[in-house]
Amino acid sequence: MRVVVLSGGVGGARFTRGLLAHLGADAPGSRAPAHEVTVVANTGDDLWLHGVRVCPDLDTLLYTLGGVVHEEQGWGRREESTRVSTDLAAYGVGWDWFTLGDLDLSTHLARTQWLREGVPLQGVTARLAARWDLAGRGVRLLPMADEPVETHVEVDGDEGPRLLHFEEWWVRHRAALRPRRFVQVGVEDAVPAPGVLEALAAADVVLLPPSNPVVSVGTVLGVPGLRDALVATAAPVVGVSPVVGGAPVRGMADACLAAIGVETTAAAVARHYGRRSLGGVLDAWLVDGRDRPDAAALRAEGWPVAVADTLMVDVPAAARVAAVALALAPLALAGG
Ligand code: FO1
Repeated sequence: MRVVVLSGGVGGARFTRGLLAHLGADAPGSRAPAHEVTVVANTGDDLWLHGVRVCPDLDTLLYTLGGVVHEEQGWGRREESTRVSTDLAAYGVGWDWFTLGDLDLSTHLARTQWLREGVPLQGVTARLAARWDLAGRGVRLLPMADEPVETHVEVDGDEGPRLLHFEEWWVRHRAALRPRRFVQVGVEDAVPAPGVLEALAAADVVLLPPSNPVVSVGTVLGVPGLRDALVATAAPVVGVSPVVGGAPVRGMADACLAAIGVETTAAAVARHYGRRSLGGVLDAWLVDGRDRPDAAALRAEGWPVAVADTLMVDVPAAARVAAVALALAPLALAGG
């Protein structure tokens, strides 16, 4: 089965890890994975820092699927140290509130070297992924685009509105500064990275994991041509609610949703994505057991909806979420 996942950072990475575990369980021991999973990652969080290119969502997927992520954080490497970043702070350079670990720096240095040699981001990502044999785990990691796209957040400043890089808003200010709008700098010059459109056209299922619908999945869908390819695919498109019990499972998606006038509920996020048969991008929606009223409301509107425990507390739990999402796929088009 060919599955495409449009992913942000931590939620998308944990979901994809669960998906691979579920699919791998289907084909135990087989050398050639019976399934092809393509993850299309948001690159809007990317930034230049200390002269190196940092790609947070690509790296969270790389480390999580490669088995080396710092599990509690959900980002960065496990068994990490911070000698370099501590010493950099002593020089007073960079962002001392945004820690680049020593091993993480290795990734950024390799990526920066290859980018400077003219290797496009997709090729760089393939080289980084090869180190942890992501292909052998049945997954291909693609950036949404090779061209740089950076999410900036417009907030109220003393002398009027000002733009912050997303990471400064997200990490330094913990999304506490009211976002007036989000701007994807460079998106108008971006095109879907090689392989993205083909993967969407050839997919048997497309999954929208519980990533941030505004600044992660939303940014991916904003790459010119990508949303159209999603709407045009014959594959069912199934999403998993990133909101459970009226709050984001992780992160601060509620601050992002409020900025675009979307209520932080499982039903509101589904309606925000919209049903594909009515001009949106989704065919079916998976909500958590805490949100049965949302499921009932959506069903009353004609949505195919499934209800399950969607908290991905560990890999088996994430595998179960992925299994329920895949099981919803055949019903998705029927209900469309
Ligand atoms: N998140 C934090 O809350 N604090 C950090 O110091 C931090 C550093 C960091 C370095 C590299 C990287 O790839 C990610 C990092 N993140 C950090 C996480 C990052 O903010 C998130 O991964 C995404 O941007 C949101 O999904």
